[in-house]
Amino acid sequence: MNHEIETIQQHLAKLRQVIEQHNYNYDVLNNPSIPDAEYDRLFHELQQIEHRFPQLVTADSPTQRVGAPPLKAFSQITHRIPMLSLGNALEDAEVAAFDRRMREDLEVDCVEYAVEPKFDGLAVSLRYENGILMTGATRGDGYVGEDITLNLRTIRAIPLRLTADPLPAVLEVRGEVLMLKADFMKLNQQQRENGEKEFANPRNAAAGSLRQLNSGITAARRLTFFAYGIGIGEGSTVPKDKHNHIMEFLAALHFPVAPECGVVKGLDALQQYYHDVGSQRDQLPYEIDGVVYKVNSLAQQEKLGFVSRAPRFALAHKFPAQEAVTELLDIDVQVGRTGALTPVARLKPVIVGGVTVTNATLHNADEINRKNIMIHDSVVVRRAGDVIPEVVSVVLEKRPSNAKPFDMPDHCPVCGAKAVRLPEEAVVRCIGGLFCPAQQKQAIMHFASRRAMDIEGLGEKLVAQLVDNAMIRTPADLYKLGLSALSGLARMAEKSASNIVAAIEKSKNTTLARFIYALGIRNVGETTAKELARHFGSLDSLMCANIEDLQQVTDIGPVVAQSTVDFFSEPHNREVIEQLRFCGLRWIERANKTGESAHHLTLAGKTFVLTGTLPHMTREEAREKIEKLGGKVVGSVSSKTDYVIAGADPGSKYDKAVKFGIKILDEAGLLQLLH
Ligand code: 9MJ
Repeated sequence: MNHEIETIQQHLAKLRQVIEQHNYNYDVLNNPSIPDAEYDRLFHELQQIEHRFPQLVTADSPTQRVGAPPLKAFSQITHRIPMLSLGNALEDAEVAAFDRRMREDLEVDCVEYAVEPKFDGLAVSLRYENGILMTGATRGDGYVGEDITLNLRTIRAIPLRLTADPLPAVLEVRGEVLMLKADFMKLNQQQRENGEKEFANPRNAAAGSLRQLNSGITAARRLTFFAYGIGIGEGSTVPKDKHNHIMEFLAALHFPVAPECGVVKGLDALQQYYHDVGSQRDQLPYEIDGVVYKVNSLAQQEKLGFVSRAPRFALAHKFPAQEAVTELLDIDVQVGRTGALTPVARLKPVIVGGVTVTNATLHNADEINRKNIMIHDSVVVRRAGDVIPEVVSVVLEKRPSNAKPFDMPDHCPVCGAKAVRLPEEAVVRCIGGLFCPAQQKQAIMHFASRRAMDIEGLGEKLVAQLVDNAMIRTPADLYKLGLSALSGLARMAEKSASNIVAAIEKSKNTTLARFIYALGIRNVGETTAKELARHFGSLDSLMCANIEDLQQVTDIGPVVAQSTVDFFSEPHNREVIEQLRFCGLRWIERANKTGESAHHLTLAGKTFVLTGTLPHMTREEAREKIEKLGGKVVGSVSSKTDYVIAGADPGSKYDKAVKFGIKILDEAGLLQLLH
């Protein structure tokens, strides 16, 4: 072989190994070890070399994770060792019966079990030959699945090449492909912004993303993988004794293995595991629908064998159903924080996954029409994790003769303002804005909520009372409430009133991220608020940012950028922010350029130039005021100047500011900034 080509080949192999190690750190360990920009640089280098030497591209190159030309159809793959399903249990008694069967058949007093979460995703089998991922298939009917190799290659948590010495000659890794809850939320937000259909749950999103003939679509979705066992395993290093050793072996080969996996002994420990995992369920990053128990010893597994299509040695202990059927009593219309009118189903109380549900969202009028839902219908209600329950579908066979269609109102049921639907939106909105009491209440509730300003004790009923009695209209009004005003309210004890006053006072000490989130800017959730605070460091820089500046922030696209700019250009919002600052809300700001921390130094990192004569203060007084808040006053205008303060008869500095596009303020503007 040509010497030069050989050198390039070695370089490529090294580069691929380094990139895959970073993929592993990022996707499996959740512990990125280099900045994204450095990763992009390595990836780009690999792409460029492969572009120059296409004959050196290998199937296991990280560049091959971006998808391949679309297929006409999936071909079939036969599973030499079938991918069986699991027997199910819902009741404790069924688990006790399972453990008894195991003890009796194995003739032991106590059985050791491997315990695992039961992922709610799609089962797949990955076949590695001499360490290279050759094929990947869906479970299909358990015997024959579909060849989705190209799609599975795009999932960065799945190794394309194994590193071990010696390598197993053949290794079939079995596990579940899924979409993390956070990625699911992001995907649906994207689908919403692009006017595309949202997915009902992470499982559907994962299925829809994986069964694509165009692997480019799979590559654009964030999927992950968790291993739970092996099919064929040929090689001296493949454990032959216990299931948990197989899992450790897979983790050492860089396959993701759920941290909740473990080994326990006896029935009580199984039940304990079920309850422990169940109580963590809503906090886990992925959806699970139960736990799985497997007899840990492989020799014992073999002895127990199979019944019909399921192993006798394993059991899925499912969490209670998260869906139930009940009657839709009526449909109310709620007005949200942004004026969106949301139809809400009033239901005959029903237990869904252990919780009584009486209300569920119907999303919007289109969804009601699409699902063909009428008042008095029997409907299927779903509760997923900690999100608001939703009406999924209607049981048409049970439709009563008095079923009544629902009409979306054309006026706001709270303030009576017109309700309109913008052409690009699915929702109808009340145009009453912050003059609509419903929107006022929601905005204040959001402002006071735990993850925002965290004002303890300021619940829905109290906010409603305060707004209805015209005691508050905006979040800033909260800080003007005194003890006497509060204790004068009906059903308000002196002690509760003083607790609330203290909670309001306490909330004044906050963080910039919380404050931004509390403002309730449309499309700016907690994570985005944190990103904005981190990026801009101070409220003033955020308020001055334009669409382009905002799009520099991680994960911020045109829609969020636009709603942020719209929010800050609304005079009413600026006024409320000004009042909040005046009332003494404070947080630590980071100087944009110097990185120095400051308390109250709202102008830290900002550079000012003064020119002309100000009407009510000398330039020296203006300088003092700016410097007191951490700002810097310099003599000449450059592209680094943030503000030029111009009085009467300004000099050439004014013209220069216009040329550089620098913000020019008069004395009133400066005073507003100083406040
Ligand atoms: C899931 N779905 O999480 C198995 N599974 O084992 C786990 N499924 C399984 N194990 C043998 N954790 C057949 C299926």
